[in-house]
Amino acid sequence: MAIVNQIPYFSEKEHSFDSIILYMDLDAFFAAVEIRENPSLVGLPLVVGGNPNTKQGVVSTCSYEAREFGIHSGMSISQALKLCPNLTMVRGSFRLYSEVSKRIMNILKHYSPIMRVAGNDEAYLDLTDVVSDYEEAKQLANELKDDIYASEKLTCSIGIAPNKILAKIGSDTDKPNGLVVVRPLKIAEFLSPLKITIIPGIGKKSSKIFHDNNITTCGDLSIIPYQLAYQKFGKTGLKTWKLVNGYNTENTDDKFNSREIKSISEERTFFNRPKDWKDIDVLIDSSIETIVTKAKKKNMNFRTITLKIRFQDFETFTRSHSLSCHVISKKQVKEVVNMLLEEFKDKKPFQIRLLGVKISNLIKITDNQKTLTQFF
Ligand code: TTP
Ligand code: MG
Repeated sequence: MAIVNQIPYFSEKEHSFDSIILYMDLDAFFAAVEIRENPSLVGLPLVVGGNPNTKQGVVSTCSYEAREFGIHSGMSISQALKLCPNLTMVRGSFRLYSEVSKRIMNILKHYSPIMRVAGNDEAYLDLTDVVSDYEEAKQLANELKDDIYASEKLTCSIGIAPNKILAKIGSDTDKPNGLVVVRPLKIAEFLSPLKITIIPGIGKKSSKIFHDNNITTCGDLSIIPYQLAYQKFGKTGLKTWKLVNGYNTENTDDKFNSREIKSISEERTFFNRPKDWKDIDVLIDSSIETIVTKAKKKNMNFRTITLKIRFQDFETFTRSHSLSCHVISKKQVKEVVNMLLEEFKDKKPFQIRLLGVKISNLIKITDNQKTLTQFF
């Protein structure tokens, strides 16, 4: 069959499991912070998000008690109230969550120099060079859980596995306050009973295609020939097939910190000398548009804004300002840039040769968390 020849065959790397990765995700993050701040909320079905007065908006997250009614993130408040009329609602304070998140990430940093922050309450640690085996990794994970609880009174769920995707799946299968270790030789066995939708990236659309082909669990997919997985479900199907059969689908050489983007910037030199501050304004607006669009595409929020300014005599200055929390807003960049420009307002616009704007102190947000700005 011609299609078989097109299959990108298994590489050596797919058999090697040299890494030990830990994934940590806080339990019911925003809701847990609210409960910690106000213990009278303990044990209540609680949602964070929406407007408690108008009863409009969307659920940002909810307590595990609320989840028992079928309530989940992204659901409309009106729907949540139908499921649980006695629901307690709090509006939430993103600034507080942001501060807590920062402190938690600082705790995590002490456990491995190689870390990737994946969202406001989730991060990966590469433990490969920190521990000698999975048993030690488990001990370290328990210490980390204790550490987080002692400092912030919050619980988290942790997965430990040979790569990121398996560590995340591990954590997702035992929430709240879980700890799951997936050892290399146990991957297929571990995944087999789990629904195929546990795999990040298998959304409603792909799961329907799998279901239409009688594949509900990871085990169902693992027993079909890989040629068939490729034929029916394409490249994603083959990759998923490899995953559920215990192959390594990630590049383990990727020490994830090294690929992390540190900043996004845009520098522009004037072709013709600017006549007035309006010309400066136009150039800055266009740079801001470019960098914020890039940040949005990469799902990055940022906290620090830097202005670079070079004069015709090549004298160059950089000035930075950090906001109190991570944002993704052109307006805020513009306000900060204008503020930083004030210092140079005694110069004549035509003296300016180059202007640059940079955003840094980046944090990756997940697709779901992109909706945050709708809540606060
Ligand atoms: P999650 O980790 O997805 O959810 P969670 O921590 O509330 O619950 P779980 O125990 O299942 O991990 O997201 C972290 C926070 O991000 C969450 O507390 C609120 C926010 N968030 C949104 O604002 N909108 C969303 O759609 C989701 C999924 C999360
Ligand atoms: Mg969470």
